[in-house]
Amino acid sequence: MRGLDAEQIAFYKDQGYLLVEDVLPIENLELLISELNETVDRNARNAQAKGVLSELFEDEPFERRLARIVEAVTDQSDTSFSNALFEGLQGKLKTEGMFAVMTHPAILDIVESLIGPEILAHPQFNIRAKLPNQDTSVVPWHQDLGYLEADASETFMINFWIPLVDATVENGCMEVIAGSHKAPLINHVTGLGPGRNFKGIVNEALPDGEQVECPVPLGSVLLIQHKTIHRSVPNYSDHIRWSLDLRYSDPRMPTGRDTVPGFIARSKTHPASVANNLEDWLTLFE
Ligand SMILES: O=C(O)CCC(=O)C(=O)O
Repeated sequence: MRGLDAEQIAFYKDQGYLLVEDVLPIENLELLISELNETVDRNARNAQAKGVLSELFEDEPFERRLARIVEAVTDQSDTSFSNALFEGLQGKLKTEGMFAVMTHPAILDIVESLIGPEILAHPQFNIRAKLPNQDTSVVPWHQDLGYLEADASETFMINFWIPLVDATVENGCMEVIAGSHKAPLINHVTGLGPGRNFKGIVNEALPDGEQVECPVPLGSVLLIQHKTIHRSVPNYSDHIRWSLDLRYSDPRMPTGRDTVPGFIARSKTHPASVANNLEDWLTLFE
């Protein structure tokens, strides 16, 4: 097991965030990226069949194609057309590629080095396609606990933010307030962010602390905790900032999402409870 070293663990516990470089070889993200490419293609063909898209942009790379397609949809007044382009490309995607990333040994080794070998892949996770100059994907200051039930307050959660392209200040990387995980849960109000579509913390309620922009190269990960105050900055680039945010905790602790199952990703005491493949995961929802 590689996991984190003592210095990294001390920094993460003290500052509430940590950049860990070279965790995921790009080959281990390829299955997920190819699934996303297939979905982008399928959604584009559906839009073309409905007569709202004249060009499929097949030569555009992963980091640009969806943005070109969204710009080219002719009936922008009917949001159902543009919403359909994002179907299967955001939120809680349950596919072989997602399962492979969520159970990647390098990720679970990091988690194990922080909470031991009983590991739940938390039910709250997302895939995000953050398009250039798109207000609704700019996430205001918040704590992840502000989106969970309060019973998870004392659960030590390890939150991974994983880019699928190099994440930079220009394309909308994350920003954290160092040490803010030591603050209590701060009141979250609705209607924040430039799209007014997120819950978050108003500026006046932010604690002191250095605001640190966190570019993350492809293959690296950013760790935060569920009380770490963070946001994502606007994407001013010409391409999509694709990313995942995943969470892990001890299965014996409340998740704050108790009506939705997570899956056991690693267990020394109950190895038979581990979800070994996508089917095992999906079975939990039947
Ligand atoms: O990816 C983003 O833009 C925001 C992610 C986030 O806020 C989170 O993971 O909690």
